[in-house]
Amino acid sequence: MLKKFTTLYRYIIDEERKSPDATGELSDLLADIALACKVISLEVNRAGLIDLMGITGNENVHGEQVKKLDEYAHDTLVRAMELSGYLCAIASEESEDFIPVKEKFMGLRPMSKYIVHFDPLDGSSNIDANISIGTIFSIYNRISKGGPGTLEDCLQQGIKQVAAGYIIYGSSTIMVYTTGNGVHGFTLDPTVGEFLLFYENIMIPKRSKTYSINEGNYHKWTGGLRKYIDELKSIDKDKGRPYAARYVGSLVADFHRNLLYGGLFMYPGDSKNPNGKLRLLYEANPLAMIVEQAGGRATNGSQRILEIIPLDLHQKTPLFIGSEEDVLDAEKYLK
Ligand code: AHM
Ligand code: MG
Repeated sequence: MLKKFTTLYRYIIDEERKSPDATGELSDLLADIALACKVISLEVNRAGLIDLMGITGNENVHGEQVKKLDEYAHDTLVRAMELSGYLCAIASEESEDFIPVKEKFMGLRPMSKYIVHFDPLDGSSNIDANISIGTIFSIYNRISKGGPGTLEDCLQQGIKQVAAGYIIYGSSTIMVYTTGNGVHGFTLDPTVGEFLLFYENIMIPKRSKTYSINEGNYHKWTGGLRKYIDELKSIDKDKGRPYAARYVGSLVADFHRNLLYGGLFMYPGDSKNPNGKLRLLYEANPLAMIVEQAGGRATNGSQRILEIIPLDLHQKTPLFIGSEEDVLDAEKYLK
């Protein structure tokens, strides 16, 4: 359903008000993430101009160090998140250790109860080709009582997420998020600088006609997965086959397309990388929460992503995510 002129902040606040014990803190935190991502969006749009502006190597015209965009996105998010005052710890794909939020920032608010995880710039190898990239985030309640957050706070199962979302910097900048009450999408209107609602309660089709996987790894896969992909490409009109293949190589872009139109995204383990490439905390968990909220499914081939117990901040996991019936089919072949 299209709703004109509903801003992201208005929508989040209205949603939060439906819950009797809401404090408004989650709304503010989401608004801070959206603000940081508007700043990142500007920089991503400018990236293509960098050569024209005479910036070479690692230095700009003023002789200052130019940060790589993924570092820039990480720094922007960390700064915005620390200052929000609602966080006790941050974990980022770009930082080896988690970042406990200093007490001086926590003091800005009476209680800093949240943890945020993010992949600041997913798909960043695509930047130079002007292909869509994005930021993925997820939010948890802290477990520890007071003071800076701990590793235990950061290593929670995905089912404990209170919110998750992503921002895509593409032909337009969009933000999709869930707080466990449906999945909603917003487009950044650059003329007014606001994210405006474009899609309320996104639902992924139960069955799709599209698969997304890096097929160059075919010979490293297990026999079961090879057989499944061969089946998807074989002709079977009753089952709607052959499926179409779509693979951008930017997880957020592949996931978003499949969320809207239906599809199955796979990043399996293989003989070289048994756990695949994608990170449980920064990529798989947030997208799994979103897809489940949209009526889809996410597993590692045999276990629900949201129930995996994380042991390490940068733990990787195979990922099968998207339209429910397609994920179930993939699981059958993987057995
Ligand atoms: P990144 O976080 O370093 O950008 O890596 C993750 C990206 C995903 O966006 C994408 O789905 C995947 O890597 C593509 O990997 P591959 O090139 O192996 O197919
Ligand atoms: Mg990534």
